[in-house]
Amino acid sequence: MANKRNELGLAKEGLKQKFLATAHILWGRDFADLTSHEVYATIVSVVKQYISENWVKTNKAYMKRRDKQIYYFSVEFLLGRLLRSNLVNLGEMELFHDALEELGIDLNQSFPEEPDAGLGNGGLGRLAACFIDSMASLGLPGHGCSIRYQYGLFEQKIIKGNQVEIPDNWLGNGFEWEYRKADKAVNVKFNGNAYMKEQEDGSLALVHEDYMTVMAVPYDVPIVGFRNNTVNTLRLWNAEVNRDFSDYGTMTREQLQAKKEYRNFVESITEYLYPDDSSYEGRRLRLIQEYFFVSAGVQSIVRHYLLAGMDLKEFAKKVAIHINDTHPAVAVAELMRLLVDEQGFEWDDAWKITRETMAYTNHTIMPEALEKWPIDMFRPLLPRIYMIIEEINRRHLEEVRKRRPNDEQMVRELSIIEDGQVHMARLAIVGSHSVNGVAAIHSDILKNDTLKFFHRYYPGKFNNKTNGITHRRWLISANPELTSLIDETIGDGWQKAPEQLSKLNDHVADKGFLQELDKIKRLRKIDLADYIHEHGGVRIDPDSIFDIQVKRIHSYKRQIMNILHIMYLYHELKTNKRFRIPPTTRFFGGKAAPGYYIAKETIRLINAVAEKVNSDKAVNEMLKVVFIENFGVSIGEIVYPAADISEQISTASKEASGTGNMKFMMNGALTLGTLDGANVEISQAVGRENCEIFGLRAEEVLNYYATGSYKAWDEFNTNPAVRLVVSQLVDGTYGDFHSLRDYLIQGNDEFFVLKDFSPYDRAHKNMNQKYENRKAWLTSSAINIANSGVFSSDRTIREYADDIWHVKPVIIA
Ligand code: T68
Repeated sequence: MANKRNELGLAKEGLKQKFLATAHILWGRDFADLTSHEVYATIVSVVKQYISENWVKTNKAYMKRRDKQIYYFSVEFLLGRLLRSNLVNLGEMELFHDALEELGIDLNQSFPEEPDAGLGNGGLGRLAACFIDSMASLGLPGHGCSIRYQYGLFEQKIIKGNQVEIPDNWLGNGFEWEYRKADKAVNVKFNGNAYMKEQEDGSLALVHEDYMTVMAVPYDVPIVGFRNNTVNTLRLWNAEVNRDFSDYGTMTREQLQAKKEYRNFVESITEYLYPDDSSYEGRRLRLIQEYFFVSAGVQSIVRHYLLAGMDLKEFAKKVAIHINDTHPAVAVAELMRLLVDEQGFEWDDAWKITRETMAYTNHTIMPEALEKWPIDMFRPLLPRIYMIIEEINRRHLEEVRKRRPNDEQMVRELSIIEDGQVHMARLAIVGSHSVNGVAAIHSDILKNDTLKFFHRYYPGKFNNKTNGITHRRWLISANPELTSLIDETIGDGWQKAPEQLSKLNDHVADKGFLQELDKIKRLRKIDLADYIHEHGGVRIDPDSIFDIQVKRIHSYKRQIMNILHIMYLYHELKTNKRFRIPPTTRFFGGKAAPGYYIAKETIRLINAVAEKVNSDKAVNEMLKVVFIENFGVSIGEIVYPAADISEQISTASKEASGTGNMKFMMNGALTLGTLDGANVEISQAVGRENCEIFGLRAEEVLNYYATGSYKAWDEFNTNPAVRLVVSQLVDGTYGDFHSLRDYLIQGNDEFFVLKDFSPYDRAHKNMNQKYENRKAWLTSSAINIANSGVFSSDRTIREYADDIWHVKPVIIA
């Protein structure tokens, strides 16, 4: 013990010296004289000194051992901040904290200096970030590949109740974790003409001429594994003007103009992240972004592979490429191009390699999210890639006709090119050996409904991989007191093996444990209440029920149902003397896509209701409504641990999985939700007594869609509570919300808000009753934590590694 203390003391002294020296090197000033941002940057620089050695070691080991590598291609990685999570993973939090304290710096004050890397919209991008954390933490050779957007997802401001979008210039003060690798740049080609030309000997050769070249420069971010020496890489590609294009002197005016246009084009490629979740924007620039990072990524993989001296025939045994949703699906054609055009492979051999290399995850059944590019746009931009897709499709349909003679419906449904459009999901399915959904119910709907023709044709390709979240960020880092309590109760083995959280099941009736759990929840609620107040919000009672819905604002997620229910409660509190609820705070948070009118109106309604309810002294003790501005990863780290109730109320069948539901559960909130996405598995894991399930089932919803028998108007006429709140949208109680009333009534309530309204109200009543019994509530809360281990992304990634990628961990000594 004394020895260990000694060692720690030495380490601390050494670290302090590092801070002082690094301040001199970076800023030419004393550590004590730095601004708070400079202090932050200095800390990162020192952390990087801890990481870099293992980064080099990891890469060398992979190269030498020629282990199979995973490349996770995703147009989004919603990383959030990295300093705290890297310190947690390095296991050096305490050391850094203590050393800095002796230098007069509070480490916790430095965390917020880091900009959130908001390179994603929501669940899909955050999932990718959890996955690379898990791959590194499991010691798997897995890397991310994406775009270095200059502007991340917009910052949301609420001004007079409305969402206003501010550009997120997250790179403004530099991004301390990235390493520019100019020597690893590759060229990506757009436009021009591609065709086959007959050679003198009669053979055909490809010509691609008059194209435009964009230089892709990688910026690498180290991804630190949890206390295991593994450091993997997230490679973000930046578009830059090609170096060959620099001869100003001899240019004519036209050439200068062309050069200016070229520069503008190049600079626009990696400028913005598309701020839309779960829908498809058929804009040309998006396709350019997709091909840009995919081509750069696949080229650099092949180049690295050849550098390691490996045989391309073995490629699929050594490389797994994962296509996260359809956005990188063009990787199928790009790998074919590299193998056939540049490496001289025969088509059939290249095709076999490509299919064995690629795997695809689907994240939605919403038809409006499925990418389809008009040929008129696709072909001129990517002429050679289009040729390759045509050839893939020709051969594919030939096989379909052979295996399913006289089944033209099958041919139509399976064709990659249909009605003048390239269907990216179909390209991804045909070009992959595995297709998975992200929760059991979602994978079933894909098989039996959305992709049923493909499932019939390739039954063996389809599988499920229920999503997960990294318990390191969402529990260990976000909730240190809960982490300590769990450590004291069951030991700390769960940190490396989160399934061991189930050992807590033996303690869910311990009075002492539950009391501590209660205290910690209260601490987290105070943190959130303070955060809200410090950011200009109302004062909140930490002893009220914290009922929280945070996620992107979308009709299918039904924030409208939630706010209509609050309007109903408010009305009852005002008009019915005997009506009582336990003191409750209802929180909302989330961004609306800038062009999504109904989503923005929903935000406006939430804020209008909040203003009225919060300023009404008569109900204030019982009900408050809070809209949390600019919800994202870092604010989420304060929000999830503070919740009592997790609102997961999407229309059954619509939410592919959800991952917020898992973050809440892991921090002891009870789910109030529909049987949708991963809620189904959460409710099975905790038991129906420990959550509150309500509303239409997926089969019922799908049946209503099939028969067209749902009539919103009937709900309005027959349900007085529904009539009341829908009428209040237009009677001036909260302002003019004809928009939402028309959406619900004239639009026939596509997502069954009115149908599920009363079941939702009953679910709340049941929750409230349960909350009154402290012991029962805390036990349920503990049971939620105890059964959250399977929702760690470590479990998910292990399944991907075993079933899809066939990759084993590599120990970095
Ligand atoms: C989400 N999808 C699912 N999409 O909605 C959610 N889409 O149920 C699931 O848990 C999560 O993926 C992870 O699997 C998205 O978040 C997008 O953000 C998106 C972005 C651009 C284009 C389309």
